[in-house]
Amino acid sequence: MKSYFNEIKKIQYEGPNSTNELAFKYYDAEKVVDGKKMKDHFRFAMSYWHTMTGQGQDPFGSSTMERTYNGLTEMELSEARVEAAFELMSKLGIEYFCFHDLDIAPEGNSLKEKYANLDIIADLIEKKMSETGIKCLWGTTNAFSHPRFMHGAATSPNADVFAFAAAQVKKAMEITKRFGGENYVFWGGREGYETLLNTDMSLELDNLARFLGMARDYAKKIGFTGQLLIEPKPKEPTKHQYDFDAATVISFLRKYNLQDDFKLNIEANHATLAGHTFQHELMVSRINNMLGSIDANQGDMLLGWDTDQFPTNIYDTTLCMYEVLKKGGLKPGGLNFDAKVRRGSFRADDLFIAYIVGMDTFAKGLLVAEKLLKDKALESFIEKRYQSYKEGIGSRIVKGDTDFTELAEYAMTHDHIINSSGRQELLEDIVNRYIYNS
Ligand code: XLS
Ligand code: NI
Ligand code: NI
Repeated sequence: MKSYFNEIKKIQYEGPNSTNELAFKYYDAEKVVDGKKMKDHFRFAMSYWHTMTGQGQDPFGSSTMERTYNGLTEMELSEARVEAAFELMSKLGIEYFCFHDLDIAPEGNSLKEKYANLDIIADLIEKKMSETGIKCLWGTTNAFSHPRFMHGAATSPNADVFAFAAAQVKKAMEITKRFGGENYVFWGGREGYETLLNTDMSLELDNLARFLGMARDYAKKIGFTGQLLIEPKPKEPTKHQYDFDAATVISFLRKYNLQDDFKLNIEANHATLAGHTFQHELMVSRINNMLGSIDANQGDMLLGWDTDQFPTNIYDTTLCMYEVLKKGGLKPGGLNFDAKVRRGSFRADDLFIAYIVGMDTFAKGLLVAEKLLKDKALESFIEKRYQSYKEGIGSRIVKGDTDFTELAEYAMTHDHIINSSGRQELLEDIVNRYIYNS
C-alpha cells in the first residue's frame, strides 16, 4: 500500500526526558489516570479540514504545504487524502476524526453531483474505518464557503439557500450516521450579519431555530442517535455571529425550546474571541449541563481572528481538563484538534510535531488537573469561601426561606461586615506548584 508519510514511524511514548521530537513526552495512551485510560479521557480527534484539506492558504497568499498527494485531480486528491488521513491518525494513535461534507469530497456542478461524490468517498472512508478501527467523533456541514452562502445559510434572506443548506445537512447527517458518528455539529458559518441596516434579525433567528428543529426531527427520523452540538463563535466570518458564546446559545436554545436536543461544542479560540477565557466557556456550559464536546486549539491574544493554533499552553489545558474532570468526562464528546500548522510550517513532519505537542500539552494538563482535584487544592478553599450560605441566614437564603423584610431586619443588627481575602495570588501559586510537580 502507498504511504503518504513514508519517513514517519508510529509515534511512541518515550517519557518526559525524551528529546525525540517525534515521540510523546506525556501522552501515554494506555496509562490509567483517575481510573480511566488517558486516551479515554481525551477521545482525541483529527480535524479533516485543517489537517487534510487546508493547504496553508490565507487572504494574502496561496498554498504552501508540501504534501505527497499534491497535484492530483479533484477526485483523486479526495481519495488520496482518505488514505493519508488514516495513515496519519494510525501513526499518531488518534482514534477519531471530524469532518465537513466539503472536506472529504468535491462540490461538483450540482447538488446531485455533490451527493454522488460524497457517496464514493464515504465508501472509501468506511472501508478505512473498519480496517483501522478509527471512529467518527462528529460530522458537520460546510454551508459557508460556497458563494451561495454569502448572506448566510439558515439565516439567509433567500429561502432557496435555506433549502440547499437543509439538503446538505440531510446528506451529511446520513453519512455521519453511516460512519457511526457519535455527534453532529452545527457551527454557524455565516449565520450572523454584516450590517443591521439590511437585516431582519427577528426572522433570521426564528429561521435558525426552525432549521435546527428540522435537523433534530430528521435525526430522529433516520435513527441518528448521536448528540447534536452547537459551536459558539462571536465573529468571523461575519461581524456578528448569532451563536456568540455559550451563554447566548443557551438562552437561544431555551427561547426556542431546543435545550434538550442540543449541547455545546466549545472551542478555545472562539472563547477568547468572545472576550472570555476557555475555562469560562467550559464552566458556563458545564454548570448548565450543556458541555458536549471540545474543539481544542489556541488563539494568539494579539490577533483578533481565529488563528486555530495547536494548543501548547499548559495553564489552559490544565483548567480545561479541570472542567472536563468535574463534568465526569466528555463522552460521547471528545477533544477535536480544530487546529492547523502555521503557513510557514509546511513540512509533513511539522504536522506530526504539532499533533504531538497538542496531545502532550493536554496529557500534562490532565495530570495537573487530576492532582488539583484529588487534593481539593482549590475546592476546599472555595468551599470555605461560601461557608456563610451553609448556616444561619445564608442557609435560609439558599432554601428560599426568607424575604426582604426579614433580611433587612437581620442586616440592621449585622451591619459591621467582615470580609475574607479572596487569596487570588495564593491560588495562582498553588496552580503553578501543581504544574511544577505533576
Ligand atoms: C470555525 C469553526 C469550524 C467548526 C466546524 O471557526 O471552528 O471549524 O469547528 O465547522
Ligand atoms: Ni471549531
Ligand atoms: Ni474555529
